[in-house]
Formats: sequence, structure tokens, C-alpha cells
Amino acid sequence: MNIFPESISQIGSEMDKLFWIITAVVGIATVITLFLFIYPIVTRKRNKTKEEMYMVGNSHNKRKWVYIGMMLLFLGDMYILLKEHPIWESVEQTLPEPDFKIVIIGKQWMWNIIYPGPDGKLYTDDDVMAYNELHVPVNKVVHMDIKALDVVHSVFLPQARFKQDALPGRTITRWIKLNKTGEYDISCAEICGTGHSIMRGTMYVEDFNTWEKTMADIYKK
Ligand SMILES: [Cu+2]
Repeated sequence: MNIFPESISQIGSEMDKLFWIITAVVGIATVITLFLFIYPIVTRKRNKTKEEMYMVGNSHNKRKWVYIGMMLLFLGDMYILLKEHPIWESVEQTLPEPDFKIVIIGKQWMWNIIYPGPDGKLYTDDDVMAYNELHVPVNKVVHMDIKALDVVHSVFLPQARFKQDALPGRTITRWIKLNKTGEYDISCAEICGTGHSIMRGTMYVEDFNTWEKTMADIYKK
């Protein structure tokens, strides 16, 4: 079953698999717990003649079920941890050499994208700024310095399976490498005020030549 938006990142299918693993572990735990609650209530009616039973778990035999339940939940959590760690490592804890760097600044209620000017370096006088329009080359490592001017925002690129909070006073560097050209969504995934829902932009993933032309156009403006 595919309920996800299109994936344009190498790690996308791994992440989607992880979503199902977590859903399955949590789902099974939920079903078992609900069953243990509801089953005695439903069957109680049939045994009305029996006296109520009050269990405090004061014998080892009764307590063991608590430990078994705890152990099963713990194993489920360990399984999730085992599966998510390599993904976490590659998206959060490694930073491959960049082919291109930009700055994304969240602000009520728009995204300011800063591109390095013709000198190719960020944070210099010739930097240029665009609003809600992110152009990145396909199959290249792009570093993003993520910041916020006023309140907490969150850069959400659903097709890239990317989400990162933008915090005032901090610069968080993350990276993406996208494998398909096209137009994709940028939205804010953190309630940031009355205009939160209009805080949207477009990410253009372009082949290298098109992207170079776009950059030249942006610099001319
Ligand atoms: Cu926002």
C-alpha cells in the first residue's frame, strides 16, 4: 500500500519501510492492550454469578505477566531502534562534501532562500535572496543552513523525506541529494502563527544545465 507522496530521495524507500515497522510494532501493542481491557468487560456479563476478582499482582505467578508484557514491548522498541539507526546515521550524523550551499530562513510567513552570488560563496556581499523558491540541481549534495528570524518554523520537503526545525538564533546545517527533476512542495511543519498554512514554497529540482541557467537568471535580477 502506498500512502506516501512520491519519493525523490535515495533514503525515501527506507524511511517509508521504517514507517510501517513502527506502525506494526505500535499497532500490535495497541491491539493486545485494548484486548486485555475490553475482553474481561465483555465476558463479565456472562459470568454474573461469579464474585468480582481483585488482583494486585502479589504473587510471582501473576506478576510474571507484567514482566512478559514489558519484555515484549522492550524487544519491539529495540527492533525499531535497530532498523532506524542506519537511516538516522546517514541523514543526521553525516555531512557529505557539498556541491552547492544555500541558506533557508523561515519567517512569518515565508521562506527566504539565500543563494551564493556569482562568487559561489555564501555570506558574502553578492549573495542573492529569493522568496519561497528553491532551485537545486539533481543528483548533487546540497547543504542547507536552516535558520529562523522570529519563531520556530520547520522546513518540510515531503517528497525529499526531509524535515528540520528552524530555530531563532541557531543555524542548523542539513543536506539533501535528490534523484528526480520536477516541482515539489516546501511547507512549514510547525504551527508558527495565523499564516502558518500559507507558508508554502516550491522546490525546483533541475538538471545541471537548466539549474545553471536559472542561477544566472536569479543573479541578473
Ligand atoms: Cu512557519
